[in-house]
Amino acid sequence: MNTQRSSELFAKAKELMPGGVNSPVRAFGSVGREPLYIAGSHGDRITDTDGNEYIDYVCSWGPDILGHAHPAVIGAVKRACENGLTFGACHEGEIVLAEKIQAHFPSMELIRLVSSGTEAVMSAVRAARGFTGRDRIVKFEGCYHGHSDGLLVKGGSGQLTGSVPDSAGVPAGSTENTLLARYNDADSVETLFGRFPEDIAAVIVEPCAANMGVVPPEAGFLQALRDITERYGALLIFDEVITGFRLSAGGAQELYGIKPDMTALGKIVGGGMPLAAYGGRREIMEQVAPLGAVYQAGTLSGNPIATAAGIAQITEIERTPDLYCELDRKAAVLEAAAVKAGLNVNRCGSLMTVFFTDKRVTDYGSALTADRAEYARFFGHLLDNGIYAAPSQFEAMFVSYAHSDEDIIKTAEIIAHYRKENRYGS
Ligand code: KE4
Repeated sequence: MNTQRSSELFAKAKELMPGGVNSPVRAFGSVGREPLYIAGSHGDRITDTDGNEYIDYVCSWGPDILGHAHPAVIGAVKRACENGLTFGACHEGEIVLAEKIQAHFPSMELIRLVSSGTEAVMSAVRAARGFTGRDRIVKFEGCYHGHSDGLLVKGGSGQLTGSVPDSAGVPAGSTENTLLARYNDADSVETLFGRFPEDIAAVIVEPCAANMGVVPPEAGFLQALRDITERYGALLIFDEVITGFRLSAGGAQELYGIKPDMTALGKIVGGGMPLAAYGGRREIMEQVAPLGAVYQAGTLSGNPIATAAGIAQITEIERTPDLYCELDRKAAVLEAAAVKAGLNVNRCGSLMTVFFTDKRVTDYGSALTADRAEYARFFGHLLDNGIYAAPSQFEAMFVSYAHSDEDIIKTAEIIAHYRKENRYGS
């Protein structure tokens, strides 16, 4: 496959940006290849600058649940652009989007729109601390909640990919109040509350982890977090930046029937534009300025273009009654092919990861047993056959509504023909 133009662009990019990229995981560092430069996208396909076309399972890390360049979203953005890109003032689109979010996430009684998942989670944690008057938070090893200082502790996603679980440049003071628990181990949370019964403001969790690869919650785990936080007067924050509108129209909290005190949304909610949101119980969110003393602000928060994209995408989701069963059906075909090939797979709806380890992956420790070199070979096998998957063992494959049955079957056949060099896996 000729990727000459991508290679030339990458050489130029490395002169201008750290590692030549604007987000570390895009650098393909852990899969031993140079990144591809994408020139265009439509449906389930992306095309690189050398004209090579791929079936895409990154889907921009989740936002493109309906596929790339959905006409309804593109049309809404084009129409919004005609009136100007940003006002820095109130506009009706903020209300329409907030109403749509609340219709699907009733636990979000008050909502604030922001510009990234990082900003949404960081702000939710600040509001939790402001509301409870407590400083400590609990996060789980391997979960990733964006790159705000206090959460860059044993993080997943690009932190795991690049082996920087605890980032440089973060002063000890920023993380001394961040306590670590083990995913799918409620006792590890109980222990922390036993040590700090009145100091923990919140437990923040990816209700289905997807940043150490996909690690679904074991039965009872989320309910246990709900019970423990209620017992100790702490808040439960669901980071649904990936799972929101992905696992169901009401995210993981609808799928699993657990009501968090606060939720962070991103990716799908913005329709592919820089938009995210946080929100929760009214009395918590009433602490947020200008109502309360928890300050949070943003020049482009809820801007008219991003809200137009989010409204259009959610409207299309609402108009697609078979969306989630179709996503599940398509992803199940890929899972079956991987299992048939003797591969070790975790799947939750349209999120899936093939792990190269013989252990069942239920937490950070078991995820770390995965063989990254083998994953790199698997990635190369897929890419050389026209399948674009996450360039990291510790990410998810995302299936969209635009993935045709033909492309799903083609992908399944390519997965099924992968021959591991190391003979392990279920
Ligand atoms: P952003 O700041 O990247 O919009 O969102 C941060 C974030 C927060 N919470 C969860 C559960 C997330 O998965 C993310 C970001 N996800 C990664 C992919 N695993 C974004 C890709 C990247 O970092 O380039």
